[in-house]
Amino acid sequence: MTEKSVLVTGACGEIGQALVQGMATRGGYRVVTADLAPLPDSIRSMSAEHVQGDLVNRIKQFYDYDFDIIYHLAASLSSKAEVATEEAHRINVEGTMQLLMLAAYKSEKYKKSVKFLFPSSIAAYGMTDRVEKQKAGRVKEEDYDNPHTMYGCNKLYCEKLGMYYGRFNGQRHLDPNPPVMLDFRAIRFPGLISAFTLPSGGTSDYGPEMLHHAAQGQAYSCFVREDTKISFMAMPDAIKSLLMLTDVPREKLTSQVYNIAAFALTAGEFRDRAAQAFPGATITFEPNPRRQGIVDSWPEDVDDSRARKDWAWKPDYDVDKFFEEYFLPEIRKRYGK
Ligand code: AKB
Repeated sequence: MTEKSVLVTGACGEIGQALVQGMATRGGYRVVTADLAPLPDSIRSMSAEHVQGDLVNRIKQFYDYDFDIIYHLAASLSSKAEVATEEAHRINVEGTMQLLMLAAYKSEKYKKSVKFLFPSSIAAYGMTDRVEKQKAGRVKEEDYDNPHTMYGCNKLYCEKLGMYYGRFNGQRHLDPNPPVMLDFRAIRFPGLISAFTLPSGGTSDYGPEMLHHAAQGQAYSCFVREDTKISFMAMPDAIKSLLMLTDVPREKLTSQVYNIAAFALTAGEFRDRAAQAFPGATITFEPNPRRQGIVDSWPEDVDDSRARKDWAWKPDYDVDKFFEEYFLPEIRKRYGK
C-alpha cells in the first residue's frame, strides 16, 4: 500500500503532537510537519520533513508537494487572539485561506480531492449571557452561531470558507464539466485535555492547568467561577475523531461541520476531582471578567448526534474513564506523584 502524503500545520501544538504520534502508531503516512517552532524531540523521528516558519509567508513552498490530506491545526487560540486581534486574524484566517487555495488547486489539477481537516471549536458559538447558556443546554451545529471572540469569528468564517472551496469555488460547480474540488471536513472541538502537554493562549485552559498544577503540588488560581460549565474531552478522543472523520467515505457525510462531545464539567467539579486525586491541592477561584465572559458565551454542552449518526462517533473516555484510565495514571507517571 502506498503511503498517504500528509501535511500537519501547527504540529508543535497540543493536537499536532498527539496527531503526529497517532499517525505514527497507525502507520501508512508520510508526514510533513509545519510550525513556527522547531519540532519537540518526542515527535522529531515521526516527521519526514519539518518546515519551520510563518505559514502565510511559506505557502509557496507547499506547492512543491502533493498532499493527500492536510490537517490545518495552526491557530492563535481564544484568549491570545483577544489581545492581538489583527495577528490572530492573519494566522487563523489568512493561513487557512492560503492552504485552502493550495488544496483547491491541487484537487483540480490531479482530479482528486485533497482532504482538508479543520479543527473548529465550541468558540464558534456565542450565547448572549449565562441565562441563555443554561437554557440552551446541548446545542446543535446550526444554533447560536454568533461568536463573541476574534478566534470564534475566525473559526466560524473558516468553516464557511472551507465549504466554499469544497463546493462552490468560482461558481464552477455550475459549469458543464465542474472541476474536482477539495474535500473539507471540520470538527468543533470542546476544551481538550492532554496528560502530556499543556495548552497556551486558550480560555478552556483552566481545566488542564488546574489538573497539571494539582498533580505537581502547585497552587492554582482559576480564572473562571466555580459554576462555569463547558464540555471537555481527552486528547486521545480528539485524535480518534480526526482520524475517524478523515477515513469516512464522503458520501456518508451529510455535513461538513460536526460537533463532538465527551463530558461537560463545571470548574468546581474539576476542583473536586483534582482534590480527591491529589489531597492537599490548593485551588482557588479568582475570575477574570474578560476570560469569564468568553467562557460564559460558550455552550454548556454540545449535541454530537450528527457525528454519531454519520460516522459512528463515540468517545472512549467519559468523565470517570478520563480520570481513572487516562489522565491520572499518565500524570502520575509524568510527575511521579
Ligand atoms: C480555546 O480555549 O481557545 C480552545 C478552544 C475551546 O477552541 N481550547
